[in-house]
Amino acid sequence: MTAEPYPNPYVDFDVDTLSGMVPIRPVVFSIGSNLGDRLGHLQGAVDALRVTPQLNLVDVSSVYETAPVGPVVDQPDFLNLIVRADSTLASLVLLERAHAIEQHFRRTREVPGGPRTLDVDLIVLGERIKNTPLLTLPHPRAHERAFVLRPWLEIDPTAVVPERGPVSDLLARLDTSGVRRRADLVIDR
Ligand code: PH2
Ligand code: MG
Ligand code: MG
Repeated sequence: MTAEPYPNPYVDFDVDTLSGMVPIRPVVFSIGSNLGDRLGHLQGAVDALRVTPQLNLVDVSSVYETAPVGPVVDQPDFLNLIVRADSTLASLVLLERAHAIEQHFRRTREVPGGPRTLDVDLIVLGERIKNTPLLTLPHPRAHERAFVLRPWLEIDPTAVVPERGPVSDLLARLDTSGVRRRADLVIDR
């Protein structure tokens, strides 16, 4: 008895129309600043993401004033926000872009976790799981940071961190007392 032939997708659609197609994936960035013109730095980062080719902004959260979290507690409060976008760009291209935007605002990296004019972090890219020296996806600490989850939940109540769970559940376990929405600080979208 002969087996059924394996179905060949190439006979069922036009290969020419497939070439160069890349999936569009949702991407989430966390942006922070605690030195100099904090709001101006956030605005600059949002503007730079908006003009990035192959990346379309979907939403920008409110601005939050947040107490510093992590190894360096003795530093000024941050302003943080979350940007949602759709993009066909690869994860490392998005990381490169985030670093280029930081460089434009003369970001220095003197103290790990210390004060900075601008931090642009890639939080999730679709369902992508990645563990390399250059980039970890989802961001390895996003699920335990209220300054990421609170603004993210505001603009996406159904958000999920792959392998960690719904943002609403993750946030419910955290102390959010250091995270205050600043309705008076407005970002141009
Ligand atoms: N970023 C850090 C370390 N700590 N704390 C707050 N509140 N906001 C930040 O953006 C932040 C932080 C390292 O990237
Ligand atoms: Mg960071
Ligand atoms: Mg960073």
